[in-house]
Amino acid sequence: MHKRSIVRVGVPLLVASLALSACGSRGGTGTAASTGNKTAVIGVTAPFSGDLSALGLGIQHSVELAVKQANANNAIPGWTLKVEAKDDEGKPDVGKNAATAFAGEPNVAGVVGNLNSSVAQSTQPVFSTAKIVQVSPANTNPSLTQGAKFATAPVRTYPTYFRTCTTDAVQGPFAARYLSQKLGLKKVATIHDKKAYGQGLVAAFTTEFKKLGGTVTAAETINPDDSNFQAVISKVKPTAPQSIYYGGEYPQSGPLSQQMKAAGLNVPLMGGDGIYDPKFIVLGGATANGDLATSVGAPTDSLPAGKKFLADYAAAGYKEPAAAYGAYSYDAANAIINALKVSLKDAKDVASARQATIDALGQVSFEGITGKVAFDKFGDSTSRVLTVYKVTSLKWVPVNTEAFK
Ligand code: ABU
Repeated sequence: MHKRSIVRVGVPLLVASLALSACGSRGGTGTAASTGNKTAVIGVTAPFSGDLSALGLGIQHSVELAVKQANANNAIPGWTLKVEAKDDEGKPDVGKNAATAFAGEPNVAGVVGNLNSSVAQSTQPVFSTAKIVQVSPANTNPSLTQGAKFATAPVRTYPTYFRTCTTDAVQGPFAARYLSQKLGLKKVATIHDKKAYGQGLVAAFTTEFKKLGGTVTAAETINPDDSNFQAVISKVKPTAPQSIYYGGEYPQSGPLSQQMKAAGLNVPLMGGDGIYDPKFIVLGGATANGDLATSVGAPTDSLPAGKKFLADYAAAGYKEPAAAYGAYSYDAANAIINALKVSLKDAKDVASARQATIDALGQVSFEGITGKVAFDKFGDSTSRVLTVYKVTSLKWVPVNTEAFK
């Protein structure tokens, strides 16, 4: 809090200012010329600071681009859309505070986020109680949409929650099939970071890899704040795995890759979309070559609409790249905008249209950057396309894109 604010604002404004500051709010970003006299806010919440900020800022700017274009096209006559960004820092408690702050704002029509499945677990109930739609471009843990028994007895968890990416119930098996069927590997060790995403991803991988006749030689975990992985490497190395399958994100998997190779465990590390970022390679160093990741969708620059999105993104001049979830975030924002075209058409205000927005979002169907954008009865994307990337000459290079069946 800046001293100047305390001197200038009255008590109610100061309280509001403090609340926004506590949540890392960056209101008003991504707005364009006003197109109507009523304002609807599209929130975006993801890690904008800390280890995962490269992914989070790509999410934020992609939402800003979608909103800027919608305003320029007068997408919702009589209404101007505005983006408000709140940093969740990749932490469940901070994410919950950000969601609570959004829930207290009557003009918030929908929110894009979160990045981390573990953070979404804490924000889903807040948005649900407030009847605010939430569309994640990146959460892949299946329980978020289908509950803890997603594999055997799926039930929709929150009617306000949707996602444009596919889930780890698809991503884990997709990786298992690649290692088993395309590379012919028989023995893999797994390591995860004990968080919702990493644990779920490894569980889904393990089931499929064993089903395909593979052996999991070791199943180990690390702590989310570890930076020295010698202990886990010394447990895994004697089991002679042909690859390490890792559940977690790049800030830890990069050093894990580097340290396991330095210790003589010179096999590829493979992970999910959480490691698919240039920072993984920076942190993994020269020995990252040969490491593998799956990520959601086809490579953005391989799609005609993706090329246009990336050109528009570049022309808008955002400092940080769209990164792994840019296209999915743009599609998530446009899913909300398409729903608002229906729900705000004759609405007097945003808050009274919230149930109509939930209903309309469940019915959207349009061609987005990533393919057809539509949701099933759980709020999951109907698209199940994934890509395997390999680090080649210290760059992520796509090696296999498929629709999972
Ligand atoms: N989907 C990868 C990273 C985000 C998460 O689901 O936790």
